[in-house]
Amino acid sequence: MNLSRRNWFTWAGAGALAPLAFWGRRALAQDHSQHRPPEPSDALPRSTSASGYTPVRTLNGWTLPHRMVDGVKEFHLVAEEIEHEFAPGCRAKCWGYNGTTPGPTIEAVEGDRVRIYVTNRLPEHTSVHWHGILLPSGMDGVGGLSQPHIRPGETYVYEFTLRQHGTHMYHPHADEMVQMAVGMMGMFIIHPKDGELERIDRDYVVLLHNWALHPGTYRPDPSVMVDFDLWTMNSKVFPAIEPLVARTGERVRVRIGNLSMWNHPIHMHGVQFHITGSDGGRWAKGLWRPETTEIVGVGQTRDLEFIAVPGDWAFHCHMSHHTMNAMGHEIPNTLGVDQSGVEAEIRKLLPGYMAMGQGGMAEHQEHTDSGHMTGPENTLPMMMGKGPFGNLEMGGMFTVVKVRDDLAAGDFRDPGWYPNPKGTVAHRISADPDFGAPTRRGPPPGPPAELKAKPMDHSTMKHG
Ligand SMILES: [Cu+2]
Repeated sequence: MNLSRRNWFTWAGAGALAPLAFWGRRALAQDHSQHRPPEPSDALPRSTSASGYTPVRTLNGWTLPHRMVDGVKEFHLVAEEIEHEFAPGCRAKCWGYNGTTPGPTIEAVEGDRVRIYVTNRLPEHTSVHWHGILLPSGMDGVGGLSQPHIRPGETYVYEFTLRQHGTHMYHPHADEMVQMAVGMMGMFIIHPKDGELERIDRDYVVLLHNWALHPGTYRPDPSVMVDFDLWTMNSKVFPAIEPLVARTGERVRVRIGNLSMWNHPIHMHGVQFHITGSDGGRWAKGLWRPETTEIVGVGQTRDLEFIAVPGDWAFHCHMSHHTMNAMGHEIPNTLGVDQSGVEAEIRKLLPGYMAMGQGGMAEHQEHTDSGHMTGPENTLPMMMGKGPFGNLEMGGMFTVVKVRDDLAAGDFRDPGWYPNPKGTVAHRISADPDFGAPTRRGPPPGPPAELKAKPMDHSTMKHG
């Protein structure tokens, strides 16, 4: 956003200019109602499917059903325009498959013969590329190279035998820039035919993406290359992303694909996970390596595995802007700037103007939650999560791994917040800034910054 005079007023009038401006609806409160106290562990049967593998769980998503026809697994994808909700308060016209973005996860077993019908209900031609899958050249789905484009109204059929296992993706290879920018993508999981050497108890699927859904608009802008508004896991932002739920001691795999325009360092708290696979399959154990952050590059997939440890653990992209929702990235930096006089002057012209950002951005959530700060419709506050101890100042690519001792196998319901054992929560022991005698460098400290700053006068703010 360039601050030309015209749009300076447009944004300021919308309550912005405030550094990073994010408006929106009230924060989504996480549901506490399902909270249950821990119960003694007991032995529960493990769930496996009839075909011998643990089916994957696509957070906020679904798996495409198939039917068997003469020994071939048949699937049917429909490319179409859809209405998608990123989180309550923010919807858009997107393109996807079978009613959703991402499209449904395709799940099969190494050795399967698959037949995939693709019907095009879009206003332009398309194709589907099976990203990372070994197949005959003519089934690779690159429009114009490996096949004619699928015109609107037409149905094409792809058929091939799965000769590998691993975490794969599918997406158009026709007008890719537009079609992927508006949501056309999905995951394609192939399980090993001989089963897993080390059994997986919960197998999650997450596809990373970014969207230029400018505040107040209803269609993602495909022309944007770097400055995105929304960063999503399975086309949802926190706190609308489901938690990854597990029982203590279970082996959890998270399969992550990236069809966005950025690389994402995915970080998990609480454990050292192992990187155990990719679209190259589940790697030999000697190649596994322990990490707490793994970059999932554009076009790559990575499998993370860990043994679940009780608690509520953050799971997120470590690019801090990627755990925020819609924001202006080119607004002047007001950190440490006394705006008290400026605010009153500007408000004579623009009654809704609010100067913010002098002491950091955390106050944004207070203003958006309280309704003081409103703005263009159809966008989300920069940060909007709620935790058991207060605002959880995140949006975007963030969710929580929730591990409990007392879950049944295959129970994916949100167990509520973690009941921390007594004496294991960080707590206040002093409210005196001069407490203790910490070793430090530089000149002797003055009063803390927040006590030095003049309080902002928001008293004439319109309450929305
Ligand atoms: Cu990221």
